[in-house]
Amino acid sequence: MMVRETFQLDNIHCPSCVAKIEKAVAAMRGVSSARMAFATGRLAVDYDPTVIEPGAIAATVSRLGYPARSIRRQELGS
Ligand SMILES: [Cu+2]
Repeated sequence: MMVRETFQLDNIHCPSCVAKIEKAVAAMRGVSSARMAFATGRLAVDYDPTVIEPGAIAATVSRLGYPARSIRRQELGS
């Protein structure tokens, strides 16, 4: 079972922020995709909850300089 979790990020000012965040999150073990919408500052991450916790994703993004909080979580079919 995979989870898609949406995070609201602060401090996004340009498309290179988006690329940096997507790359860093996609590289995390247990994450299968990371897609970010520049216009809304929202990051959607698909991950395996048995491998990684959402707090670790938020912490990674926050360390890059973009405070992140989870705003939605949905379970995806297998
Ligand atoms: Cu930027």
